[in-house]
Amino acid sequence: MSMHHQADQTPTPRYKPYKGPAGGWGALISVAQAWLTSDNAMKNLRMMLKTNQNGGFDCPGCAWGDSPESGMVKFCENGAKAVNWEATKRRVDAAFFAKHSVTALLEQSDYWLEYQGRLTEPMRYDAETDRYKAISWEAAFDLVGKHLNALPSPDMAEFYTSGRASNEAAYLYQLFVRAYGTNNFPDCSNMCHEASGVALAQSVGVGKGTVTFDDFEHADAIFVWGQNPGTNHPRMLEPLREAVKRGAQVVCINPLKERGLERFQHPQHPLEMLTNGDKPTNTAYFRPALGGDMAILRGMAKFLLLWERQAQAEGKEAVFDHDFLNEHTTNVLEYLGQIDDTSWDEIVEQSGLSLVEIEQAARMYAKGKNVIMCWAMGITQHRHSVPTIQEIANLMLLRGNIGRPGAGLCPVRGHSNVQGDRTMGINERPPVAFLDSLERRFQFQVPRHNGHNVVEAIHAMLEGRSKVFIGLGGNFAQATPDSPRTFEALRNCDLTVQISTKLNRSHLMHGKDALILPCLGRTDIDIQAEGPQAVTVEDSFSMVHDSNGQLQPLSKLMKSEPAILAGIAAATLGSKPVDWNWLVADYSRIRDLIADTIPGFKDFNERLKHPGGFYLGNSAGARRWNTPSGRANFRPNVLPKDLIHERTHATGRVPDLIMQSMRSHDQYNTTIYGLDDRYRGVKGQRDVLFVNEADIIRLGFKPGQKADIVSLWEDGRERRVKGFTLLAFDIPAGQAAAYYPEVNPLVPLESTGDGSHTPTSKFVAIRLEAASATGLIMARSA
Ligand SMILES: Nc1nc2c(c(=O)[nH]1)N[C@H]1C(S)=C(S)[C@@H](COP(=O)(O)OP(=O)(O)OC[C@H]3O[C@@H](n4cnc5c(=O)[nH]c(N)nc54)[C@H](O)[C@@H]3O)O[C@H]1N2
Ligand SMILES: Nc1nc2c(c(=O)[nH]1)N[C@H]1C(S)=C(S)[C@@H](COP(=O)(O)OP(=O)(O)OC[C@H]3O[C@@H](n4cnc5c(=O)[nH]c(N)nc54)[C@H](O)[C@@H]3O)O[C@H]1N2
Ligand SMILES: [Mo]
Repeated sequence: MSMHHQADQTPTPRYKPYKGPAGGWGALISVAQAWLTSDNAMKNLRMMLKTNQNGGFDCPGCAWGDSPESGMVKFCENGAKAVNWEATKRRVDAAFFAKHSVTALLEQSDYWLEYQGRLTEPMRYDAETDRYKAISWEAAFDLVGKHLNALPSPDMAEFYTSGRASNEAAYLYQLFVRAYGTNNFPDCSNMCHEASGVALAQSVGVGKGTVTFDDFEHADAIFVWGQNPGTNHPRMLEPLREAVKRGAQVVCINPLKERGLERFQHPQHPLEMLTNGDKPTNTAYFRPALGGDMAILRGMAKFLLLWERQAQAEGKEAVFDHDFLNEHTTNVLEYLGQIDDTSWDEIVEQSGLSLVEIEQAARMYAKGKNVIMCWAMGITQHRHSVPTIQEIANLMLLRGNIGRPGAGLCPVRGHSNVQGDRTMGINERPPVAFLDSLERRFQFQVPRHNGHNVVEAIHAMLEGRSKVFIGLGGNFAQATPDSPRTFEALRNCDLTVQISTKLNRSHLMHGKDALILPCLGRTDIDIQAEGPQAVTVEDSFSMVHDSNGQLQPLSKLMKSEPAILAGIAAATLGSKPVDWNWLVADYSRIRDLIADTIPGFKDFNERLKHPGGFYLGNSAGARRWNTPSGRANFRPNVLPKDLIHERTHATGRVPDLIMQSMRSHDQYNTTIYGLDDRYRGVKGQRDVLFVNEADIIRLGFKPGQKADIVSLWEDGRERRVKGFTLLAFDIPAGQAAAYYPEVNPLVPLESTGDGSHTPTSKFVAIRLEAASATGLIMARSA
């Protein structure tokens, strides 16, 4: 962020449009750079070839699934960056911490912090010297046990999970935390696909996607809503391109013309690269207003209804799938009534598209016999995300596009095992059946009341209702909204514990007592008492498979996540309800417990032997509806009256722009690999605001000028980031975009999705002000 930029990071912004396709030479150059800077070049070349192969490790990048065909090279540019970033030789050890006080480290950028290397030994904060000092694992575990056992209530501790944790780690974690007595499981998923889970569970009875990899080969139309796969799920570009090649429609709905969605060159097809040929990845591109997707979907449904009535009047072939509607759904009449009640004017106004464009999208949808709809953060991080996703489901149900080959719902997950973590019970609102089965198997009384999600955890820490924070991976301080308040929340704690691979700001925003516990990553060989161990993960298509680390760990003082969790559990609970250390000696013992308690995992260890793993199944994908009615539910939601929040209006000020926060091509969430964003043509800086040139001028600025950004929310707090460069960009009027996490101080903690509690990171009402002097605002004021 601006406040931490050091002289070593290029100060002059350079911006020129990127002319090449996505993937291709640019990607190869970028991978080569990642190799060269990893300090482990030769080893990593071998590693790349093991990515996502049977017997290899699961890519720690995204949660996109793999083609079942073996032997294909299954990594991408950004997967390569993720692997290299983890497999560095640089180390952050006791000597490093002796050199740098925490106060000094706070002045460094997020990029600098992670770049220093892997955490290699357990450390404890020492207030006297303001430094982290080495501590033994035993002492560290005891300290955690002591703090946890001293709390007046187990509900005063927060147990965060980031989505890289393996199934084994996640299962052990939830078992320990529930045996300790709370459901406080704030999870990265609360900021990510929470709305998808909530919405789909109500609509179709299961909170996961209904498609598998093969379905992409049989779809006639694929819609991609609010997603940037060229950067965030590069392996998805291949099936999209194949679809276009065989004449299927690929329809993109995104306010930004994302390069990966326009053109794509496969970096592993040498001929194509030599001729610089590239294939389009889409057949239509629509650029909506931020948050306008629900209106588009409703508009498409309204066209379908119109055509259905015409077809009926003229005795032509029906547009709706009546057999499916009769046999499998409920509430369709209420829904059709709701469509009639939504006016065309409302639809056009809110969508940001013209009626002609919405009609075109509707035609492409109606033309497809088998349609897949994919979506990601552009859909899930809004106030009305749950109704928007239910509108996707409604539209798909009308033509029976769920539960048949080549068709279905595809929320494209983020972190490589975020879906698996949920399956394993990382859930602050756990299903009753799951709790019952834990209780039956382990014979202890599980906590039945709901725990805290991310936003609730921050409030609890701010108000002193929670005093211990444990993070299983991730970077809570930077990933969450309203950064200065989150910093304060963490600093309010008696103890913060971060189980991590790399140094980040969450280690510096610590409680009175604080631990850094260094863990092995996906790429590291994991050896326990009974020998080398594999872990398992679940991808976006509900495929479960194993992952085997390939590299010798940098230090003997690193432990695996399961081993660390077992150590904490034993120090807190003794050997109740299980012998933790016996369990982690051989992870197949953990998998046996998973098989006993979680549906779909029967004979887990046996089925893992199947190359490529096994499919967990999806009830909706098989047209079984786990809803109270036993049918798929049409959800007749009303379009929001106004996308702008009442508490923004209450400031009495009109927003200059609505801003979304997004990822650059050179980052993995809060991990910044570099300061470029190749496909968007940005070089050497991240404190930029993408704005339409006409808007820049309308607001009294010049392109390239710096401005402060303030967000509008009525609660008496000032939310401001300073000195952002205004980039004239091809973006719809009235919109702005900036990088996460730099603009997280602007996202109000209270601005969350209805029913999902997800911070509205894609819809922030902002004003621009003349730039004030930049300084170390965030670090100092927090
Ligand atoms: N290399 C890399 N890979 C990653 C990640 C990473 O940071 N780096 N992160 C991982 C994680 S955890 C996740 S969740 C995924 C994230 O994957 P994405 O969801 O692709 O991530 P974002 O960058 O947030 O992109 C949001 C996209 O939605 C568009 N958008 C924003 N608002 C709206 C809207 O209102 N409507 C529509 N239709 N579009 C909108 C933006 O223009 C942008 O193209 O990627 C995963 N994979
Ligand atoms: N404004 C805004 N905010 C957002 C978003 C947005 O689009 N806009 N996106 C949201 C989304 S989708 C998500 S998922 C969250 C992400 O939130 P998090 O998951 O909390 O954040 P990450 O940046 O992925 O975490 C990076 C850290 O994880 C640790 N780590 C890496 N690998 C491992 C491992 O194998 N084991 C362990 N124990 N630790 C590891 C490293 O120390 C690294 O510094 O952010 C959310 N925040
Ligand atoms: Mo995510």
